[in-house]
Amino acid sequence: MSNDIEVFKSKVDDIASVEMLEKAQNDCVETCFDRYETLKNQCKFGKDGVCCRICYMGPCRITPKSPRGICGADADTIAARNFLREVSGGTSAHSDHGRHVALLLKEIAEGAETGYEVKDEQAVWDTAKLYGMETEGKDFKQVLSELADIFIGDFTSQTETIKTVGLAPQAQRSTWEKLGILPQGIDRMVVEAMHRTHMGVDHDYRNLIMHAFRQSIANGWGGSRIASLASDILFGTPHAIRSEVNLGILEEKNVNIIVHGHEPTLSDMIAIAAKQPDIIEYAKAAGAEGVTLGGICCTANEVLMRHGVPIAGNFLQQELAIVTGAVEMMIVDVQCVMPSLPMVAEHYHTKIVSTVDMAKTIGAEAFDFDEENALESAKDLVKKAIDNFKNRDKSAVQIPEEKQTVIAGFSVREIKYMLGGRFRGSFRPLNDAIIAGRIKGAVGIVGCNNPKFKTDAYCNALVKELIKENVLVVETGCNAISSGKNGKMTPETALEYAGPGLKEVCEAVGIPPVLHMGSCVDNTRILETCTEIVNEGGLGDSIAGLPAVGVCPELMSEKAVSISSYFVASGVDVFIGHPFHITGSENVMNFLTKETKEMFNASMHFVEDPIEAAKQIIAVLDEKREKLGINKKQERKLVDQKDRREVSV
Ligand code: SF4
Ligand code: MSK
Repeated sequence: MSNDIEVFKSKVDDIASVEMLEKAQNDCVETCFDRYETLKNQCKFGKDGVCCRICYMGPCRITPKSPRGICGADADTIAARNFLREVSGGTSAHSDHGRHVALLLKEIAEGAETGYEVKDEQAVWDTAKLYGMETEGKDFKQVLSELADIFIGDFTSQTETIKTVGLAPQAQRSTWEKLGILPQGIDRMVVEAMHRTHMGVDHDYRNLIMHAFRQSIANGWGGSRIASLASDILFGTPHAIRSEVNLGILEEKNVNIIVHGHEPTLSDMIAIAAKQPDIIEYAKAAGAEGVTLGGICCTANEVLMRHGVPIAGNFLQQELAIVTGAVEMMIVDVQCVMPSLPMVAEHYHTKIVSTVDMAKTIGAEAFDFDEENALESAKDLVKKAIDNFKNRDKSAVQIPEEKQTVIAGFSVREIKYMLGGRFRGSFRPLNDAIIAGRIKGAVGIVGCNNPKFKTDAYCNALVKELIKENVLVVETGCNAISSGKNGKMTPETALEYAGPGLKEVCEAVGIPPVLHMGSCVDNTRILETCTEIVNEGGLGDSIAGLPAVGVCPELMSEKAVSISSYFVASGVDVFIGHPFHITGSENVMNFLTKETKEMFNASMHFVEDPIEAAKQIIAVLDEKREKLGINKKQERKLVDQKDRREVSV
């Protein structure tokens, strides 16, 4: 391991992580950054997507000298099959999350002792209306039960198109119908993908990729959308909330607990438990001043949006949080949890506790969460963390000072309220600002970190360029955390960095130029926002015509592959910081980056330089504005107080 601080600075964009990488080195702790160096010469066949190990005649690797596998499959078939399987992994992860919350809602509707109750009753009525459900004369529990049945039915439907797809604009549904990719049950879509990619079934790369799009629609307009809708009902629809982000949120004198993963079922209860007076007393009796709860990854985003729980860091900070030596317990659920955590924790006193039966890690303690007595069970776990405070080695503690203020909680309902007021919530002011050119368009930046790249750097550089060009940025997942750490999520940021039009809008509404919309499953909130903009009128009747773009700077997870696919299928161009594992097939590359344009009016773009990406993104936004006939240059004049009062947003 190098001891050169400049080397650490070349790996991560925030100073708190640099400090912890240095500490990890001094403490002889291996992190993913070290393992990446060890594994740097990664398999080219895997990277290009032309290694096939689908059957036991193989593995087969495609080269110019051996252009076909033993069965005769060529690079196109192999790359397309691998791509489809990646989309299946991502679709499954997000959708299974949605299923768990939907099943919990059904139990609540049936009066089971779950320890949970519906936090947002209005969301139940609003969602029922969204699905066109008949609610006249029905009581709340009945409506909830029928709604849960719709959600659950979308997983199991065999021949019917899933109902949640009905929430997409008509233009998108017509495109999918014409292309034959309206999805049936989410589970069926995944099973069919596994069948199609089994040895000797679907060999046509176009046919395989079209199923990838169909399945991704079942995710974005199905499983993920259900996850967000059901979570809002159960845990509350987020509203604007102030908090803090980065490792500096940990407190030396407190018991520090971190929740990490994606499913908020337990962490939401931990957030409540950690604030209980008897728990604070318990912590004081143990010699601490209190309890600090922080989050990592998307569980963090969930509890930030609903409870204001501060965020300790994003994906590549999970090991570094433990390296502070100040974390009594890290509570993990599902997805993006590194199996290395117990190995890092061995160097300190941190307990790693896994809480979901289907997600165990060697070296982690399993906690049997009792959902029927959810709060008591969560309190028991918090107490275990407090009991561990006495084992902290004070000499091993080093908490970086860095933390930034962040405003999060921008659900679609909240954006509507902020734009139009509590009683006349509307997207009209945003549409008008886009039409008038004060806002050039909207860009959704989503996804992960990856040690192949300087952590957060792409996102941070891109955001700066975009807001300067009057582009409203909306974010989810680990990139939302990147921008939070980079100080771009406060209304004051707009004054400093945003272009004049965007600044004017942000000032009038009181929002940051970069909106935190939630976890990676909440990318559907971005689609929901696009749908609201279309429904509001004045910007065409299709998401595919909107000046909107998606970006995934540091692709890491299979979920990002599925997300990119459903954005493109929905008519939104997607820029990705490095190519998928498809570069070994020119045809597959061509299909995803060019041919899809004819089908969806959107395609994938692989652009490794953020400044170049910004230029190309602006060009896409301008092109869409041109087609809408709104790309006229607005004459600018100095805005006085009177104008400001009259400004429509
Ligand atoms: Fe090789 Fe074909 Fe088997 Fe793949 S399916 S491992 S290409 S023989
Ligand atoms: S946690 S999927 S690294 S966003 Fe959602 Fe972050 Fe990506 Fe995991």
